Amino acid sequence: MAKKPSAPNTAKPATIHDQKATRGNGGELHQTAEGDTPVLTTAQGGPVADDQNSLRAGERGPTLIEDFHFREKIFHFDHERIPERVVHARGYGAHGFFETYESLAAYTRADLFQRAGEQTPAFVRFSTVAGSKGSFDLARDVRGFAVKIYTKEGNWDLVGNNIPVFFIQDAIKFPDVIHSVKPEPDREFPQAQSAHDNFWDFISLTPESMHMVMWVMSDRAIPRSFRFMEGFGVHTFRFVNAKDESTFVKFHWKPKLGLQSVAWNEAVKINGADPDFHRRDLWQAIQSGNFPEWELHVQLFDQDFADSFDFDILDPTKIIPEEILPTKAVGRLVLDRMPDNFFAETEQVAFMTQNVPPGIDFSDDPLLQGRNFSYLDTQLKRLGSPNFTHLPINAPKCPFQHFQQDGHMAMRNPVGRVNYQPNSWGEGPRESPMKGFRHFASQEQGPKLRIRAESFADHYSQARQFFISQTPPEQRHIADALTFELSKVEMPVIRERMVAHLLNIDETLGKKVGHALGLQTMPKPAEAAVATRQDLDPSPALSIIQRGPKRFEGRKLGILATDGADAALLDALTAAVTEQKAAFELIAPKVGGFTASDGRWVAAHQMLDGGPSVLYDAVVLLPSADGVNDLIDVATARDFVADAFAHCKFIGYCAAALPLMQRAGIAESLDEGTIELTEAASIASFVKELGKLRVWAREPAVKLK
Ligand code: HDD
Repeated sequence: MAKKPSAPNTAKPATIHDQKATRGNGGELHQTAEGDTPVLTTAQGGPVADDQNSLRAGERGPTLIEDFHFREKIFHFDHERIPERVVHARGYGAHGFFETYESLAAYTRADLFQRAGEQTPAFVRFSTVAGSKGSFDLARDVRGFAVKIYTKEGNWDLVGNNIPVFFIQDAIKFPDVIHSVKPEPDREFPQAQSAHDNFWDFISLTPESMHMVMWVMSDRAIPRSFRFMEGFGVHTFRFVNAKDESTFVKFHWKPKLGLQSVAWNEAVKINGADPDFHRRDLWQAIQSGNFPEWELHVQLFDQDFADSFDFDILDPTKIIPEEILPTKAVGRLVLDRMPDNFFAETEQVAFMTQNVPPGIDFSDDPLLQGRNFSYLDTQLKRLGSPNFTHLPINAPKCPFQHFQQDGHMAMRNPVGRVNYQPNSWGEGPRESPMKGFRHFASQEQGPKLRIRAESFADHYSQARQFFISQTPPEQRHIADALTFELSKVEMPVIRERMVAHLLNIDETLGKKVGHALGLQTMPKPAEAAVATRQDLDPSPALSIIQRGPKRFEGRKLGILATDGADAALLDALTAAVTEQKAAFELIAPKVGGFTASDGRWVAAHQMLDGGPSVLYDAVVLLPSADGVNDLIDVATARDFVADAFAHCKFIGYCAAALPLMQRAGIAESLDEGTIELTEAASIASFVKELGKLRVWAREPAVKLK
């Protein structure tokens, strides 16, 4: 006799707001519509009675093809993925606004720069370049800094990076540089890493990339947070005013909270402890109301300046040092809202360099010209329809009207009879020579040829300038990064070729890396275009350490506590950190929490294994005399302390922590950055000290890499 079919589970829905119910129903979370709960439907809107069991012939029989709900559900799931971006696949975005400081009408007729105080909605997507969508956040890599500003005259996309120069001078080389850095095609590794033969083979054969290589091997390529990095439009653009006069412009985003990076040894560990470190950081900052902010700066110059400058302003491997041409703040960008849905917004957002409003125009930079072709193609490939502008994240927020129609997924088609112009129905939009985009009428002439201008020939001077502008710790990091990367290169000839370039950039750097790699003999300096090399003055603006923050604001303190932790110190610490607009996390042996010295139960944010010190900008060790005994034999507790010290972090500690510090091997090396916390009254000055972020004086002793 056939058994009675089982009924769908009708247990009351368990929600996070109703934890007792969750525990009460034996872990089964089957949910049915009752009261105000909306009824689950198919994509066609049909109400669904049972979403737990497919339709079967008999209790243990095959699934029936007429189960249209099952078929639709699986069909849709099977098609959830779209191609990831060919570069910048891993990214994270947020909404916000751009606020104009003052009218720039003298330079540009772009509507967004006309009125002081005006706010224009914006969306920003940060990204790494080489890794796939699921790779880790702290790869050594360039970071994308793509900004879409929804102006009243259409979308302006400033699709920049956190590095102001690029690897190549001509867009025709883009597939090559990207192929070389991506996983090698026969083995599909390494993922999200430039430390392999193909990348360094290409780079060492491409002297124009030397300036960019210096940046990518510097701490700029391992930022502490998206919030603490600069952004650059890279190319020279044009502002064009109402009189059709052009001024060259370079765009810079400067973070209000200052620049900050992690050390390579931290990056490696963070990638294991929290591969989403940068995402989580942005999410937490915005969700807690600490909205990240950048100022938009511009460098404005005319043709005379361009002609007098040592390098070609069309060459994207060159900067104009701020000491030669100071930047001017013209507005601010504030990110204050996370997307409602990652896919709908961050994944589907389509940035395109060719999206410029009237008043902003291109220069003849051959990299920019090539990009203007590329971005439209890639959106069609990724998003699957020429109607990707119909997606809310890509649609302009100003009125728009045109006669483009049909195509896959057309959601807005022209209404009525007219879908062309001119027409005699007296309907529909017409072009406007006055209001519309007018390309700057630059004079262009010359024979058609494939050639690299002589003015693009010097590849070493600015690479050297970048290197000599760094502080000693930053210079050491560059040498260490080059040594590490080249140590992963299997072919000695590639290592040698790279060292030959480095000798041209800075002899000490080249020799240091050559020796660290164990080269038997030092190669001769590379010959490529050395004749043009100049000795440029250092540009202090290029150093992160010299431009660091003065306060702990926006940073995070990790407090390692146990049962019996000093309640007065704890309260003073958390109050002082909050006062500085910084965050803290409590790390304890158990995530549930600990009992402080006053008997209070304090919930922890992390258990010790989940909260290594690499996740924090500074740490405090606050165990009790009893509690410390449970830590000294625990490897993660010793690593917590030893890593914080090795990473040159400030360490606050109470006397009870000394046995742990002893076991971690730092008790004999206490310095200005290891500060004993004795009384609550001293805490505010301790937290102020944290604004220095790192104890650089410790660096030679710990050899931070
Ligand atoms: Fe690019 C994406 C930045 C050169 C072709 N690029 C992309 C993104 C950023 C940049 C931030 C991610 C946008 C997003 O978040 O969706 N790219 C740059 C910078 C460059 C540069 C600063 C040099 C100054 N790019 C460049 C060249 C080409 C491309 C020379 C091709 C000729 N870039 C693309 C692309 C991507 C892209 C293939 C992949 C996904 C996308 O466009 O939307 O079209």
